[in-house]
Amino acid sequence: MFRLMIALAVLLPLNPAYADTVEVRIEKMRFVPEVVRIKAGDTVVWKSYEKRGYHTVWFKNEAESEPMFPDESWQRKFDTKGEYPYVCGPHPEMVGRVIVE
Ligand SMILES: [Cu+2]
Repeated sequence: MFRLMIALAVLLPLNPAYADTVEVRIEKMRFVPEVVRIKAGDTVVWKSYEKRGYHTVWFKNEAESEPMFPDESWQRKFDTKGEYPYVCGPHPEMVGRVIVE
């Protein structure tokens, strides 16, 4: 029993501000899901599930990711509440939004 308690203590996150990581899939020329809601401190990872070509994640007037070829990914941590719309640099019709609450 004592051993079990130690195991649980190790497994449970001690920090209440435990941060999450959320994935946005890039597939068939779309960001899926197009809108993600996260908490301040969380990270979003974009990953390309395409078979060819590349995409970027471009927050206008801010950062643009490196080109993501098939199976590549890029991530950004969001520390400040707000709405962060973005597009794909080479395909402006590909749009998405991160809402940080
Ligand atoms: Cu694209």
